[in-house]
Amino acid sequence: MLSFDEIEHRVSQWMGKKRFKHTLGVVESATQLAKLYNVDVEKARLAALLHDCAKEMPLKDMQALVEASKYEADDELLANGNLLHGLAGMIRAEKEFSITDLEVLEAIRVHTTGKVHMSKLDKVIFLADYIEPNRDFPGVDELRRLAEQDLDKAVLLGFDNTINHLIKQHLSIYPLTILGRNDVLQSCK
Ligand code: DGI
Ligand code: FE
Ligand code: FE
Ligand code: FE
Repeated sequence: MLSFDEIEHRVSQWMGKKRFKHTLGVVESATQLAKLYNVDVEKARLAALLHDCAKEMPLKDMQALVEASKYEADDELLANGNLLHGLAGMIRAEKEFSITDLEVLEAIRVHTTGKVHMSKLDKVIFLADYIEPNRDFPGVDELRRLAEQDLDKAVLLGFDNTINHLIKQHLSIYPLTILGRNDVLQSCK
């Protein structure tokens, strides 16, 4: 198995400078959140490092990777790289680095859409992607504050931000994102 540094080097070659900087920011934020919420730090670091490893592949290549794998994707996921890069990244991580840890692979897979019954590791990666130090959007500071106080409430606010953003742009909302949002809302009560 490759070391973290070796994987980091390979991943850096799969993306532009800006996305690699984002990736290292997600590693940093995921490390902090993992410590705060008693999540395995090594798993969080590895999932964070790999979460966007397929993001800059052409959509056709992502689709080919998924279609050659044992994993299934619905048409909405397959048609949109913004949605598909989680699953494609998971498959790439498994294939290229022989990652077998199912918790790590799952956190990579669901980092964009979320899902129902997210694990604490899933939530840490989902949130770290949102609040890493290079992120700058209206509301990010409130999200950072909340992330230090309550993991579920912060994930809920992340979902709400994404859904609001998609609605404002008249984009479709992936159904699992709505189900994931409603599920974490229940956990907040
Ligand atoms: O890969 P990143 O840019 O770091 O961030 P991400 O993986 O969280 O999100 C990638 C893009 O996917 C972002 O522009 C918003 C979009 N997105 C997130 N959830 C949904 C979505 N797009 C659609 N159509 N539906 C969703 O539910
Ligand atoms: Fe992503
Ligand atoms: Fe990301
Ligand atoms: Fe994200």
